Amino acid sequence: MTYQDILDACGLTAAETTGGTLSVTTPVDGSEIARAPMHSVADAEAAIATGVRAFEAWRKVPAPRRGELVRLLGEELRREKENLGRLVTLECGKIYQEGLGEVQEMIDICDFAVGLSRQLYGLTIASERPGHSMRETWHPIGICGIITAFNFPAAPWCWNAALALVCGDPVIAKPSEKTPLTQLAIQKICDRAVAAFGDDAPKGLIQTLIGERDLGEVLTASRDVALISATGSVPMGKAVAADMSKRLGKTILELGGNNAMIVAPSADLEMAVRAIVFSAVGTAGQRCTSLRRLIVHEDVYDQLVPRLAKVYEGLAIGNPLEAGTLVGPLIDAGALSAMDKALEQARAEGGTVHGGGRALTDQFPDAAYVSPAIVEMPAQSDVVHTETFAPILYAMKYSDLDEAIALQNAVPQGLSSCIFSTDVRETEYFLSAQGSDCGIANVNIGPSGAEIGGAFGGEKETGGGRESGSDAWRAYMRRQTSTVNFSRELPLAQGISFEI
Ligand code: UN1
Repeated sequence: MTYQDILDACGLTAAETTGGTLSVTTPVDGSEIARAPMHSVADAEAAIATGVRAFEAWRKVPAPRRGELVRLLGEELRREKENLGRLVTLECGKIYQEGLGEVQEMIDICDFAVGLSRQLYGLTIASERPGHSMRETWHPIGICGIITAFNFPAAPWCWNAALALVCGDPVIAKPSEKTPLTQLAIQKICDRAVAAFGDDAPKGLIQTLIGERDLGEVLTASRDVALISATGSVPMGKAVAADMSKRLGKTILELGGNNAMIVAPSADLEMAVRAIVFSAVGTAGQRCTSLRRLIVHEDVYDQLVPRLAKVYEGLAIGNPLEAGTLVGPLIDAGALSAMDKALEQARAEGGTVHGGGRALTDQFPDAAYVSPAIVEMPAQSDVVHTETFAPILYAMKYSDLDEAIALQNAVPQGLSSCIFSTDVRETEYFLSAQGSDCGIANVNIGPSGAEIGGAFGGEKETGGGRESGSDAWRAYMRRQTSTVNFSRELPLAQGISFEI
């Protein structure tokens, strides 16, 4: 299949791929695959105005009926899984299996949201006053702006959009300018689902804005955008949070991770090796959940780390569209130099680097392929506290579990974490209040590859937001508390006497 075939299979038109000024390159070989038209600030303002009208109509549609739209979206996605998965691979460079996985996450969250559309439960609450009842109801909140990152150009949009849509909210997407085509293809899939749904889906219910940061700033500035859900870097999240706080708007922030695995003496090392390699080199180390720190008990360190270094030497680095490849390219030259700089700093801080460096330069001179690196560190120094979006795994030794947990928690980020141990005392301690401080804490599983059923997100500089499963839907709605007096008296709360 040529690159053009991949774009065509997703229904992208010549106007969308040749008519604009945004140069889109594929990390597969660094070549330009499209020139996408960019939206202007005026377009973004118009999208918000259309979204406001869409909200007025959509909030009146019963939630289970809104779920039907998301069911249709899930059906379209099932049909388009291979096409969209391939486009994800072409545009962001993750291997095709992971491109497919991303579309599967979209399908899974659609299924979840369909069920949820009949379960947006509120509460009834006992009133302290006779002849009174209290209840809590969840109502749609308004337009939800969804800002997403290059490394996951598909799934995070859908975690947000599927929930927002059943909750009664229109959505406006602002994908990374590095990966606009996937979002354009998703928009087409949505348009088909909306057409199949019928007239009660208002115009502008699902919209996409292609462009740079200024478009995101239109969304964060507008009081008509009730919620911004943003996935990306910590600086991006801080900028969004600062803008939103000016108008006290709501945010869901899913930012950086610096995820660790503790490998205890009782660990099943066979399992640990597979988990480590997938989570450290999957998506070429460019997941927010990628494994970046390995904290290994001194008794098993010499069995594990040399073995990993050997596995790393044999990893199939190559074209992510080809079957058998396990490690695709980094997104661009900027990512490459960030990796080089981090390895240089690690060496200066006493690290011993295995692997690293550019790969496949003859075959792909304009792309950013690298050999994944394992870096043995004498201590958790500055570089280890930093998230570098590349396949660098820092390995460190520990001797007691409290020390390992302290190391794991000592970084500014708090997304994902895990322990490999077959000792239930250790694993439960790791999951306890004294254990991992992250939003995700796993046992005998790597830190990446979360299922959609759980709430996804993390603490500290990760931003505190939760998306996807569990009760994350509540962030897309407003809570209304109602007290109803069905008596013929007017008793005041707290027993206050007030006679007029
Ligand atoms: C991200 O990298 O922004 O848990 C999201 C995972 C995926 C999502 C990653 N389900 O690795």
